[in-house]
Amino acid sequence: MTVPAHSVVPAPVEVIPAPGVAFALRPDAVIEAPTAFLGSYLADVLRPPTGFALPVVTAGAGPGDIALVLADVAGLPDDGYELEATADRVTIRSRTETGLFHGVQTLRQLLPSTVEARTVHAGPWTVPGGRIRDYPRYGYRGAMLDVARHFFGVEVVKRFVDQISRYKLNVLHLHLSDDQGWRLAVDAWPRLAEVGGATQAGGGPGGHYTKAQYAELVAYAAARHVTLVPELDMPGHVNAALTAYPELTCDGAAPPPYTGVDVGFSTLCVGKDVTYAFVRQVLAEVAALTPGPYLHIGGDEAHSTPAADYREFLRRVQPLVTATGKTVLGWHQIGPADPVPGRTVQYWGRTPEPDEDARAAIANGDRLLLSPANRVYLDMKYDPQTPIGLDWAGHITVRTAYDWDPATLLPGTPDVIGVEAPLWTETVATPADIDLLTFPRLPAVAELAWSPQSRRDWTEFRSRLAAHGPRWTLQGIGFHPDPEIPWT
Ligand code: TNX
Repeated sequence: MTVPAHSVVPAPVEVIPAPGVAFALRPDAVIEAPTAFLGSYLADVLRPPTGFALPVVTAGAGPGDIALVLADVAGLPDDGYELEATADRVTIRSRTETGLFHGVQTLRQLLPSTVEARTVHAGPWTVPGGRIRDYPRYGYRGAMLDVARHFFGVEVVKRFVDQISRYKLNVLHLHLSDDQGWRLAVDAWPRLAEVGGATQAGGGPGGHYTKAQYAELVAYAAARHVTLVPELDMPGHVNAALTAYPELTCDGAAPPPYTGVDVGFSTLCVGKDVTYAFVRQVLAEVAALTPGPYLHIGGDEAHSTPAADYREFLRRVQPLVTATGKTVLGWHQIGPADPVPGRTVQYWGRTPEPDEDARAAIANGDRLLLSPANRVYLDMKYDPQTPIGLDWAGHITVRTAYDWDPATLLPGTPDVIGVEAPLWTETVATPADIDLLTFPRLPAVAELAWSPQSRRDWTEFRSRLAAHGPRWTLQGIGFHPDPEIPWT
């Protein structure tokens, strides 16, 4: 087995080790950083395990110190960084704060795993000497959390942001509405959250985010260089909205609340004008809360919407997204509907052969976000023994999640913007459930989205990933001990 020189995940583009050289953090070290946030982010990681004071300064790092420096590094794209560790100091350079943040994640992984402890541990706090040059393969590196089937509050979502950003993911897609619940307050339609938010799968109390809470999540994620993509799923997956506003159904009758896990039975009424007033106002309010470029309008499994109505609905709704200044993102079932400029479709097929809808999207020249269900659906069981999860797309081991190439998944030369791992939550009710299905597969997907294909190798990845187990344990993450990983 190949023993890697380091265990950084996702694998950096280029690592040039300096044999025999190591940096050791000194008790009197300072952290030099261009912004207070970056400096204190790193200090908050390092202070508890080292017990060092680690004051944050804006200039003047010297021997034994760590310096984060905004600088134009030749040949590096904006999100890239260079990390240099000498006996004397560690310097991370990037043109952007985003690049520095990514470099900080790498530094953290180069330190001993006890750096993740929240109590003082013995050093030495060493970093292997050398130089790393690194930048992402794809600009969109995402995870999705379904907060509609089971609701998760602000603190749980923040913790998920922390976890995904450690692996250099930069998008969190929130599935904010479904048959079981509507999770975001909308001023023009207050009963969506008040009534539609008060249920969830299995019959628990549900919940929703106020606009202030949602804005807090947007800001928390942005500070960690993660962009939120809000999804309001339509024209299907809308039972919760219909319970709140029966005028959105064709017969005007409110359906009962739904706490099961079936799909495909609800639809907005395509022929009514009120439907489009509803969609326009909801999208306008969500767009106003969204600094990121995308509004996700779902579009999947609209089995109760006749095909002609479905296309008509999208013909009218996609321009409502564009009118907010945002870009349409939708599940690949939107493929046959007339495209609007920049439209991006999220491919969730489970076979090597794209279905008719996906082929239509590829033929349109739509941009593609890849979430193949048989590879990166985090809600699939690892094996038959996994206590939670589904299996309609198969069992997904770490190897299955890792061992494919986004560039050759689909035929032709589709315009792939990145990869996203969705976590649907029909069977996921607690933070521990989230952890079990997310780790260790999410880091595998992060490497797919970040590292060049030439740097990816399953055998080598297995041993790098193994070194992360103790870190997750120290972070309080209960992970699945996939038997193919040589855990240390
Ligand atoms: C399919 S993927 C769905 C979801 C389910 C998921 C469960 C997609 C666009 N739709 O409604 O939650 O399967 O794996």
